Amino acid sequence: MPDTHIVTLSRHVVEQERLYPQATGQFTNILFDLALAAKVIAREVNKAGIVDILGRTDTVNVHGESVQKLDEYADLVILNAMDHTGNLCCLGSEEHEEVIPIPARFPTGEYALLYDPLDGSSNIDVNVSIGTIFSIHRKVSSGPRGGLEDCLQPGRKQVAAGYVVYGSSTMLVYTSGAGVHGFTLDPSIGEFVLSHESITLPDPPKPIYSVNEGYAPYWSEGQKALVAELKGDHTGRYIGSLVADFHRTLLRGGLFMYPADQRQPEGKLRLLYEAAPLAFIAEQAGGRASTGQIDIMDVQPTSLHQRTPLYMGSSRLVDVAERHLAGDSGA
Ligand code: P6P
Repeated sequence: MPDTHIVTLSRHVVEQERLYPQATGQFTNILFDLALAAKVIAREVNKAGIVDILGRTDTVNVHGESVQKLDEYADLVILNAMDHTGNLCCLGSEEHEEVIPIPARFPTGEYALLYDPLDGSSNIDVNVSIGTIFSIHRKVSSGPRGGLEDCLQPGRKQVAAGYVVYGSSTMLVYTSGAGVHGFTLDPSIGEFVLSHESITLPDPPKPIYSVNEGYAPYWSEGQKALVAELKGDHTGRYIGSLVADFHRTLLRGGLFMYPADQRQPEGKLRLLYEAAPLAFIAEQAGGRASTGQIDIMDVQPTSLHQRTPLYMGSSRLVDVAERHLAGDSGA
């Protein structure tokens, strides 16, 4: 007999909202809207191999990376789901160089949304899991409509953060500061259903380390010493899709690394809509996330698309990483 005790994302978020008597419901509606956008994106991702939505467009994003059609599509789906609801004061997206204002014809709200619409998109046409990452901050600017000031807040100030992983199943994982909870999309009812309540990193962690070792020649001495210490009693796993690598680390434990190196002295991953939201989740799950020197959550952003080195996962392993990197004078 099918389970009748189904906890949908909607029910879970409303129950979480009741923990905050002063809640206005705007935040709850933002998560509902994100879940809708995720379902629409999942529908296209899951049939990307069939329809002409693969392959590269003739445009490049702010980082000079060719934009896959699905990137653009996912970005527009999120924008169109969120810009008219009156819950947001502005948005920041990997696909837009500047902060995205709420159109003047729409009301604004008390939250800023930062998002990577489709991370790992270079993996789309080889059917590797990809993902959407989001971060939600309260509006702090004084003007009637938000702006860059509302986006450039440290990770410690996040109200909520989460990701959607489009893989063998579509999962939405989020935290609003009361633990980490995972929901699996049940296509037969079109609902995200609670499947992983109160996720915590396993302790002891699985002995897994995750880094692109192709760049080892460009690593700092500290990074080389760190990986040398892990080899032998850790197994290597690297998918090359941040959300997939993070999701495995969250469920199995271990250490995910994207270091700075001589090619990329600031690292490759973005602070505001990749490292910071995942750091919030890692901390809420009992883990850590570091630049190699300080907690990701304590970094004060200075620009919308700034990059950061990233060490994330089981606390003990992030501590080991910081010990090896302490003596580094950069890459
Ligand atoms: P590399 C995907 O392009 C991405 O932005 C992340 O999803 C992933 O973690 C990283 O880049 C992989 O980068 O240099 O190892 O191919």
